[in-house]
Amino acid sequence: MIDFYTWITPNGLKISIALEEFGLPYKTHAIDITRGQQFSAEYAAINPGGKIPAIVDHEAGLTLTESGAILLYLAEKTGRFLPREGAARHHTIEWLMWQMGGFGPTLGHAHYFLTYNQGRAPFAEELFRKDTVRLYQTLDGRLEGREYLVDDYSVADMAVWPWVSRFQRHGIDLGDFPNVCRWYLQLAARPQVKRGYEVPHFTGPVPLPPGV
Ligand SMILES: N[C@@H](CCC(=O)N[C@@H](CS)C(=O)NCC(=O)O)C(=O)O
Repeated sequence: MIDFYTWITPNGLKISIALEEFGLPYKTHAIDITRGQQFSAEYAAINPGGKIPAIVDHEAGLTLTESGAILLYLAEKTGRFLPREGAARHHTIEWLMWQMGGFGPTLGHAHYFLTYNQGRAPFAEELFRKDTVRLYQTLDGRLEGREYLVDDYSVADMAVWPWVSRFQRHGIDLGDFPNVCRWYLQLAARPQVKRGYEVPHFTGPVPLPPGV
């Protein structure tokens, strides 16, 4: 059994979607970061950094934080959604790192300036709007003629998808990125993705672009 500590944010959704995809049994613990629960003494024992997500895999005696590390761990534990060797393995890790180091942090900042603090820092708004568009261009280019980010559906797709699901918050019209849109809708139709999207609780259906 895996204890899973999470909230309704993209970094948490990556892991709930992955746990559903891997079909691993888990127990969810909601850590409401809007009420400061990430700073409780109980949670600090699991992640002293006070961030979600985190897992405790009792079978392995392992406590793990950082969504990218958790995705790699689950893939290696199960032998699924991460090629074992060769170029496809390296490219899967490459796109996972692209999400961890660039796509996620940039979109997170875009949400902060464009949605939650609009008008307060025009320079930052401009910077993150531009960077967001550039990252979507990169993603759209990668998905040109490809079903998934690498050959088969992988932890890289699971890492990127929840951030795209916040497209409204970072001011992106998915219609401008047809390959991203096609890939996004294809994954959104997966029952595992739909179930993972409702963890730790239902916040509404998966957002769809206008006219879909
Ligand atoms: N690099 C970390 C980032 C985790 C992260 O930023 N989590 C956010 C929610 S998406 C959080 O816990 N924020 C609470 C806080 O910063 O106090 C990961 O990928 O797991």
